[in-house]
Amino acid sequence: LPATVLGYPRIGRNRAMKKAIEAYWRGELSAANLQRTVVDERRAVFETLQSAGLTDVPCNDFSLYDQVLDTLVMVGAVPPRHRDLGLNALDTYFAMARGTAEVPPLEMTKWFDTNYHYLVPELAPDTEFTLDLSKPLQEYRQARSLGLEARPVLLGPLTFLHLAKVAPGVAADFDPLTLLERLLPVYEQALAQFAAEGVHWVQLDEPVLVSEQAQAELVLRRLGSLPERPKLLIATYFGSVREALPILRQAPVEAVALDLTGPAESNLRDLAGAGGLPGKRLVAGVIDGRNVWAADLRAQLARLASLHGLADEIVIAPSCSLLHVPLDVSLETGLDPDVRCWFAFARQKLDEVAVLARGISAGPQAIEAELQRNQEILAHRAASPITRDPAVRERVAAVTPADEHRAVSYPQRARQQAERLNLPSLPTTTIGSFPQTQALRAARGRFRRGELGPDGYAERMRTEVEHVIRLQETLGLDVLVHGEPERNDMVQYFAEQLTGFVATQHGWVQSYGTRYVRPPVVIGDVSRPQPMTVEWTSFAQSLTDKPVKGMLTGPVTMLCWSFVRDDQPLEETAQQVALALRDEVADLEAAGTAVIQVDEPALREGLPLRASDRPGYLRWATAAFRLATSGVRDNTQIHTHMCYAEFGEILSAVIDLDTDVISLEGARSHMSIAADLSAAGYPSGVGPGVYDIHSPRVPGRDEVTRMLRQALEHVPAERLWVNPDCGLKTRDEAEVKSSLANLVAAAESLR
Ligand code: THG
Ligand code: ZN
Repeated sequence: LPATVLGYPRIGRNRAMKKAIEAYWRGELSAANLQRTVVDERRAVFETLQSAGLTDVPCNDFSLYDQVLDTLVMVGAVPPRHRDLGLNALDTYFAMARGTAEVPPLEMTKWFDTNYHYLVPELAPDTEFTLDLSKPLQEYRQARSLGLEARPVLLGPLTFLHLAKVAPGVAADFDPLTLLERLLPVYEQALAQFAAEGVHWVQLDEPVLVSEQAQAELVLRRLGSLPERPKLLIATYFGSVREALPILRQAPVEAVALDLTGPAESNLRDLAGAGGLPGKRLVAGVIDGRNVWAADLRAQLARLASLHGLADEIVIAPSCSLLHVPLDVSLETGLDPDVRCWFAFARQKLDEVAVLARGISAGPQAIEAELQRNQEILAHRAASPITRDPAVRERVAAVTPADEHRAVSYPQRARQQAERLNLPSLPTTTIGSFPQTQALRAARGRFRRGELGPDGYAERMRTEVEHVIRLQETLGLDVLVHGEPERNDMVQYFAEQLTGFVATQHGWVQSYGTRYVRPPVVIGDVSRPQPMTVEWTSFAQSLTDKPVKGMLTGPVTMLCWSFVRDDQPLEETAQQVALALRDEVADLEAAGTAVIQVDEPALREGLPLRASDRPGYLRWATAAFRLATSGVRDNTQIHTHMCYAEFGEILSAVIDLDTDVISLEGARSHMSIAADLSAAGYPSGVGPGVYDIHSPRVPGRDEVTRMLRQALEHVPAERLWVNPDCGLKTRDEAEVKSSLANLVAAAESLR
């Protein structure tokens, strides 16, 4: 029976792709040697897929940066500002991804509800499309040279247009979808060229069908009706296709891929209800492509059996590209083997797909040994004391509504906080992190590897904290931070200290371009064995009379940036994390910390794709944040921080957090956030970022003053804070010094 994947991680062995691309950017690797790495790593993936026993393998799922950018190149939609640079194809590609000294890059945004970010195509009424099929053909030919008949993966025209935005300078009401008639011929030519090349199958990814169906019928009919074309697989993923199902059934294409995991399990019932996909292949996404748990093979076999008769042929697959999970759990030699076997990363998911295919074609007895072993692992996980901590469960059960609310409302708290903190008007602060030098990272690395002892390490960190405190005092900031030198990734930092989370050593997942994260995994009930941040915060506070902010990461962000449990609702895990953080907040307060910031940069990211699921999410997400932060005295000030510009859909949730101060992105969106918040009735303190830390540019004093004046049109002076729009860890100290000096000077002049 056929088995396939919709896509595979492209990080390369030992992060070879990331390293080669970054070396090319630094000018340390030639384009030819970069190309050699791509070919080598691409070959390694083809061989892995083949040796795992997949009958069908994808190609063109590799990328030097991003598959949406690759599609943009394929259809010739390079924006004029990048084309006009006159660079060669490769450097034009990276100019779009990263910008140059002269021109900004394409915008980047989240890929559906995953943690992957794609580059947003910019389209205008006069955008013309021309086909460049060189990359897909190159990968296809490489596969063929290895004896593989691979299936090129293209992002489909509907999803491409839906993900695009209006080019700068074009009227905002221009709808990229109106370019469909101009784009379709390019896809038609692509299919014709593939056919001429002898390609058997092409996969068109159309995840947007989960939420949008406009023009879908037309697109599938047009492409399906081409006289000379490869067979077409229309891949959907990330949710239910209830509305698109009639269109997919009728479409003149040979195969449809459906996500059959998690909430998208409803696709199975809907498919049966609709009478299946007669005359077509169903690529059944039964293995979860977005989480790391070993599948229940027996349950999946039963599910696959229930598909019998719903399609002409069943192909077994993960629910989506395996881009969203780490490469190989066997690299995790630091993990307890008893826990490691609970996981399936990309490589292990290939085995799951292959074993299910064997079980279906040859009968369950043919895979009895694998089923037996799988059942033992699942039973072991379910019964493991790691997964359930009765004390944690009792505590969650005992949570009352009073635990989720501050004792008094903002105006009363604000008075008491003003008395305690005695801050000037327009108080200045930063978001938390200060520049992390190479030497600092090296010290953390030496400590991790045991080359630097705990005393030497603590000494090194204390020196850094003291440096950062003195710097802030010299600059004249009002609320100080300790600078977070001891933290790498904030989620990883807290996960390493919380019971119930495990961190990985090699579990890299692409976030964007060459940037990767190692999401921790929630394997059991979460609790906090001991204080996590009190020592550093107290040490920093001991150095100064100004208030030092405590810095924590909120429960929603902890979950959004981790792999979560599949055996209980997210809401329950969020409550557990919230209670652990509540203990930390209480300990910080008891140690004398008057200002505590609990960041929730991912609150908006967690927003479900389907509008009908959003109110439920926002209800438990805001409740978890308040559970973490509401246990404090009235005169303890709670801050939060979020770093994105689009708040539209979560404005009321932001208000529901009931924080005393929120700092936000702002520099790039021209203070419109302050206006939106105030229009929505936001009652408390707000610090719209007046320094865009994503750029090396130092904002001048007058520029900052202008931004603050704009903000003051919407926020009364007694509630306006002055801060950068995000943490400073990626900037260098010289930039930060000048920028913060200008920021303080601007606040002082306005006072
Ligand atoms: N932490 C986690 N997830 C995140 C972010 C985060 N997801 C969304 C957003 N922030 C993604 N942004 C980044 C920014 C930088 C990097 C990764 C994601 C990055 N990664 C280093 C690299 O690939 O070289 C590795 C960092 C490390 O050593 O841990 O720079 O902030 N969890
Ligand atoms: Zn931020």
